[in-house]
Order: sequence, then structure tokens, then C-alpha cells
Amino acid sequence: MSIELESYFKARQDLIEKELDQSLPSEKAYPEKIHQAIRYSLFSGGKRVRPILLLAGFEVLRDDLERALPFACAIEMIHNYSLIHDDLPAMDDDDFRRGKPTCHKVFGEATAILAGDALLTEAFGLMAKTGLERGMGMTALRAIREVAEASGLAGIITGQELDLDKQGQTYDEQDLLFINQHKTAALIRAAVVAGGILGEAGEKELDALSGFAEKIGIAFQIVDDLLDFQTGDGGRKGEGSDARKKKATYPGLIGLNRSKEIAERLSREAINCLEIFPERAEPLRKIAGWLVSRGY
Ligand code: GRG
Repeated sequence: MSIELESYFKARQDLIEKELDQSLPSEKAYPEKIHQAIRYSLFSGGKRVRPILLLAGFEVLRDDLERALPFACAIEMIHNYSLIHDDLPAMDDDDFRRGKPTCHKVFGEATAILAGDALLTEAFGLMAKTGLERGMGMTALRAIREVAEASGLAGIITGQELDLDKQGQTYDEQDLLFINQHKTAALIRAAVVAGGILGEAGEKELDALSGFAEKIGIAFQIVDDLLDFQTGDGGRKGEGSDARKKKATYPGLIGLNRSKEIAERLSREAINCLEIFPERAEPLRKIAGWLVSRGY
């Protein structure tokens, strides 16, 4: 990551950490265990890519970031809910996330399920409350609808279902595209588009942001698969958790080199979608470049 992008990320991460901290009860709130579980997962070193993308989408149109900040935090809460539930024994059955024991390993399955449920519900509560308190009317409602669609059957739920169904089964490129579009790209797209909506973008601008985000969302998952494939357990190539679980991935289907080519092509095409924003989309362009160059 360039020094410029690093300091951009750091500044946005600081805003997001502070706002997230203020948006939820303290871990001393009663009953402590659920609040501790939520905070354990939410503040465990996530990169905050989705909220940063929401703010970057907003910044294409406006500068007053605090208007969009609670929505950015809501997206991060939803992302963390999905990770907590994804790690459960009934789903991916993972013991570690971000180098730390998973939520259910530390707090038990029942509390992990509740922590996920709470994050999802609080996220929508936070967006609705912000819209009401700030008189944001239809703008807030439209942003909430984007996020709801991406979190529901048009997004991560069906993506996750097919991902689980295809584990250990044969799959083709169409299956992979469905999984990546729904499981990963939908929430990333909703983040950028909600940012645009909150910035009062017009239809043409929203189409450009949506096209951009759909492409980087798919590229993001391909790169995530490449990282898993390459670093794996013990650093041995091809021995990552995806391969062990026989998951449907691009590197598994078409190999490393073609997967990299596709991710890089998607990143270039994403950047082309932003032509109508000559200057203000510079952070989005830089993020798209970083996404496909990170660590492999
Ligand atoms: C449980 C309903 C439900 C859905 C789960 C999002 C998801 C669907 C599963 C998580 C597992 C996974 C590999 C999802 C793909 C998205 C992805 C690449 C997640 C990791 O995102 P990062 O790298 O994570 O932004 P950090 O740790 O930085 O927050």
C-alpha cells in the first residue's frame, strides 16, 4: 500500500473505530458476556474495507463525512455479524479469525449466534436512528434499502448458501460468479452505492459507482481466495483452509495465474467506470489498485 493510501486508510479507520465504539454499549453493560463477545469480534483488527469504501463513495460527492459515518459503521457491523456466523461449526467451522480464536471458541456457540444477531439488528437500528435524528428522510431509507438487499436474499444469504452447498461438490464458473457476486460483492457494492446515495448522487453517478463496486467486490473475493491458496496453513502453497474444505474458488478452478489476470482485469475495468469523476474518485481508484496488489 502506498504511504498516501496508508495514511488515508489510517485517518478513516480512526474515525470508524471511534464511531463504532460510541454506537454500542460498553463491555461492562449487563449482561457483560454478550457485550464482551460483540466487542471481542468487532475490535479484533478488521481492515474496515467496507466502511472506508462507503465513505469514499460519499466523498465523491460531499466532504461532510460525519453525515455518512454511522452508515459506514452499520456496514461494518453487518460484515462482522456475517464473519461470526460464518465461523460457527454449522457453517465454516473455523477456530481462528484475524489470528485470534473465533467468537464461539471464546464465548460459546449460543453467545456467538446472539452476538451476530445483535450486530445485524443494531446495524439497521443505527441507520434508522441516524436517518430520523438528522432528518435524512428518503435519502436514509434508500441507503438502508441498498444495505438490506445486500444483507438478505439478494446478497450474502444466497451467496453463503451456494458456497456451503458447493463444498466438496463439482462447480463451474457460473457457480463461482454467483457465490462471489452474492457472498462478497453485494455488501461491497452496497457500501459504495449507499455512500453515493447519502451524498445525493444522481442516477448516472450511482450507476458508475455501482459498476465500479461490483467489479472490485468480485476481485476482492478472488484475491481473498488467492491469499488463502498461497499462504495456507504453515505457509504451504495450495494447502489453505479453502483447499482443505474443498471450497469453490477461482484458484481451485482455473489456477493461480488466470485468477490473478481476472482480478487485475476487473480492477482496471472498475477504474474505467469512474471516468465521470475526474478528481474526487481518486481514493476509490487507489483502493481498487491496492485490492488486487495486496500481499500475493
Ligand atoms: C453467515 C449469512 C452469513 C454469511 C456469511 C461474508 C460471509 C458470508 C462469509 C465470510 C467468509 C468469507 C471468506 C467471506 C467473503 C468475504 C470476505 C473476503 C471476507 C473477509 O473480509 P475482509 O478481508 O475481513 O474485509 P476483515 O478481517 O479485514 O474485516
